[in-house]
Amino acid sequence: MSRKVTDKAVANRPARHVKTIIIGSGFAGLGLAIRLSQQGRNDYLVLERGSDVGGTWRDNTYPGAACDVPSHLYSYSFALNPDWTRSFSKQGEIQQYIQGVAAKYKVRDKHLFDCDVTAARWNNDTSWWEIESSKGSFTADTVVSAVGALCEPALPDIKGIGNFKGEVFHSARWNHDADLTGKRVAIIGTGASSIQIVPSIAPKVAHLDVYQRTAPWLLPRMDRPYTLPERFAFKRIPGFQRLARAAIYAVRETQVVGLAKIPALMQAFELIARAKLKHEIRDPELRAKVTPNFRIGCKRMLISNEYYPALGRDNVDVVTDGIAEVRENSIVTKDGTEREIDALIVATGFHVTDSPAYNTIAGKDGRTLSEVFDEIGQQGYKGSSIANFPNMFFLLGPNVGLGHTSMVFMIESQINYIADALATVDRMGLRTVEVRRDKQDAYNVELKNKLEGSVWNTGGCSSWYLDKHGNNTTLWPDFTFEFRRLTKTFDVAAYETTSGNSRNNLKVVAQ
Ligand code: N01
Repeated sequence: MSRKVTDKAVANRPARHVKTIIIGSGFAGLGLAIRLSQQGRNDYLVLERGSDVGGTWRDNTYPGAACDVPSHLYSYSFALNPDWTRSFSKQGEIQQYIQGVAAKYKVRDKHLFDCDVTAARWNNDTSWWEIESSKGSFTADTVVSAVGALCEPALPDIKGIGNFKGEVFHSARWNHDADLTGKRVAIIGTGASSIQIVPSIAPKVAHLDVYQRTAPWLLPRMDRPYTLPERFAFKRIPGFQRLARAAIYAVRETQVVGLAKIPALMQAFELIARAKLKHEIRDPELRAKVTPNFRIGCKRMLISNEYYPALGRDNVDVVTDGIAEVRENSIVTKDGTEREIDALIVATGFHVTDSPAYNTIAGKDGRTLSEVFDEIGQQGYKGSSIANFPNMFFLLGPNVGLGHTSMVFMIESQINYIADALATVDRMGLRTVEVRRDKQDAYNVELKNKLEGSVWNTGGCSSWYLDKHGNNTTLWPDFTFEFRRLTKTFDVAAYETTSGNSRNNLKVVAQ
């Protein structure tokens, strides 16, 4: 969402009432839309600012973009895809999968695309949400935010960056018209996006400077194309694909023990990563530069077999001196060295704990999500609701993120919870539901206790997992099956409710 001013003619249209509005149609929003359709709750609408489904997989089209969770797990449980061509899918194949699911479940016509939500306000008098968007105004009984955490590119605040004369773009907004062939290119950042971009563009650029602030840990990428017999088996042998998926899930889940419970166990991963580093980078000076200085797992563990070899190329330099300023045609580091470039790629991540979308959502007392989070940090209840925001649910809200396994699993857990919440509201004839602050606080105390011992909090790094208060408000600190258990049904007792749904007779005009 953004604060873009809406067109006047659009703004003057009368508000349309919809029972449930979902904002965003990535894996999360699309999955909920499908569930609501399956339940016959067809009075919903998905507002999507892009012109297609897919969210982050639609937007991240940079060279080399691929998933670091195996495909058979990184897909909806209700829409397994026997046709994955390789163990770790590339962006294009995942986006095609998401488009295919939207078509198969016939929910595209429940979407309003190119619809940028600019404001959502709770009205205490009507007990409605009032929503402004580039496609007009809406009111809704319930709003579900499914905007995701990795959707608002974070641009670095570097002196002079606005004066750069060449091509400059963020990894998540790749400019495919910019031909980097034979150009002198710089990339800022060495996170999950950058380590995929660097090997993809290094062979074709004249020179590549990789500006590294913190060296990441890398593990082997066990990626390979599936053989024809395997693909036949996924398709034809009953249960084979489910079994493969369960095995991937189980193996990945064991990482939780090291990440969240006993960080010392992460040393085993560190041994593998060090051996890889030693094997793939022979130059001791370069090896020293890219050796991380924190416990593995503290930041997201990256997987690549191509990144280190790319750094070793003659036309690639790793620059660690820190950027002092960007000039019209160059970058100057703190040691005074100036390096000329033609193009600048900014792979500096996303606004995760300080999303601009938080400024646009105002709750019961008129305060925005940003204002609430400023005071208490990015806290919620089961990642799905936040006190002061009645009749609002969140997919991918606080503390549901993962570094080791499929986010789609967490999303489906939340879909269970939210779909049951909507059914409960109808069944009990409730007008409003708002999570009780004491329940939210107790939930967060428990989360904090669990996170205190985790590698993310103790591993000696700073990462986007932590908010400005130093609290880890992004990650789920336990087994994912534990989250599945917690979100199995909607626990209405944890919510303040009011009853008497006076709008039952309202004409619902969802598309
Ligand atoms: O972003 P990041 P990303 N000056 O925030 C550096 C998912 N994802 O787009 O580490 C200089 O991880 C920053 O340095 P430091 C995945 O969840 C998944 O790469 O903060 N440098 C870091 O190196 C991932 O975690 C996949 O010191 C600056 C980099 O920029 C998340 O998206 C693929 C800087 C940012 O790394 C985000 O990944 C891609 C500055 N001012 C993404 N500001 C797969 O599934 C930041 N940096 C494979």
